[in-house]
Amino acid sequence: MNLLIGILQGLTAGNLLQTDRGRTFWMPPQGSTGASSVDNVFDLIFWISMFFFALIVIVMVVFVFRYRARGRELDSKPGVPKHNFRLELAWTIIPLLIVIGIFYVGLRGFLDMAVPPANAYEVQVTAQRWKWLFTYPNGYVDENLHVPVGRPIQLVMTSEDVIHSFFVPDFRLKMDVVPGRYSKTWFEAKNPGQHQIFCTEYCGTGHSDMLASVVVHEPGGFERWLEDAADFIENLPPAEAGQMLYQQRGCAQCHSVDGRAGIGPTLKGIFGQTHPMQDGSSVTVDEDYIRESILDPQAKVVAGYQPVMPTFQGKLKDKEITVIIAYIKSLTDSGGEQEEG
Ligand code: HEC
Ligand SMILES: [Cu+2]
Repeated sequence: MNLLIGILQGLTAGNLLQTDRGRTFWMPPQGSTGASSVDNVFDLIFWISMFFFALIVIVMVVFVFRYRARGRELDSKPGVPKHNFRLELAWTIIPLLIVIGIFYVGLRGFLDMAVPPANAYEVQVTAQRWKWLFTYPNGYVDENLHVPVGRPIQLVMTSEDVIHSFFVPDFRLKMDVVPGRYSKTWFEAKNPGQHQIFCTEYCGTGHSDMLASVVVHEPGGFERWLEDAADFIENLPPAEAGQMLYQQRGCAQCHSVDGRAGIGPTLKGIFGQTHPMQDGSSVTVDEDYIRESILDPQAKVVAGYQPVMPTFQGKLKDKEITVIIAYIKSLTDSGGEQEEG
């Protein structure tokens, strides 16, 4: 038993396979320090399966020719063994040891992935249909996950609505994001660069658009980026800051700015228009109505739409709502401005 574990450990943790691998037939390049442990378990199981596949097929083919029943000869032959106790023990115990070994290396990798190092940098992840939001310790929220290179990053994740799953193939990182609870995971990116984030739990119409990037910054670059990014409301004209929020906070997932209706009505040119509501009343779109739509979306539901807009109460500050209003206004002032979501 110890010997077997030793061999498996040697195979999976030893220097032989612990190389910095690029893209392989099965896997994208390894972008995080934890990726190799996942790949090693995959390789181990793959080669064990290949070995037994080959062995069983070869033995089967040999037996088909060698022991094929010629007529009824087999039935009548005396002394044909019904079973072989030793053989049965062998084919029970050997696979049992193999699966215990696989369990051991898998569990070890799982525990490493589940327990973040104490000095990890924490980022809050919020999943909502159909957008990822990343909240940094200074309160800044971005639609992409920016991280420093070579530092463990802990993600504390929750969902606003349904179950999503956070998946970064390059990091071999996949964790469900569940409403009403926090799931945690961590990684350490090896090199500066970009990596794709997917949602890998089917969550409705926009599931396949639920994309984002991990942006890994050079040493020092992350701190600079975060400082600049967090000041965008001060640094940009209001309408542009509002457009960033429209993108970053997921309004674009439901509202177009080019006139097309989506899950929600378009925001193009709505300022000053009069819209019919579901209850038969009608409302003129002004600052207060937009503010109410954002904080209490179900207070007045636009006719012809489902009341599915989430509230942004507590999630958008007053000055953020103000610049969003400025942005929505600008979609009217400029006449036919075509800004795609
Ligand atoms: C999950 C989809 C969804 C998201 C995300 C969303 N909305 Fe909505 N929104 C809707 C729907 C559906 C309606 C129409 C029904 C209603 O009034 O509640 C609506 C209505 C509105 C209206 C009223 C529009 C009109 O024509 O009268 C405004 C303004 C608005 N949303 C702004 C926003 C802003 C700003 C954001 C981002 C901070 C946002 N919405 C995020 C779905 C969404
Ligand atoms: Cu999702």
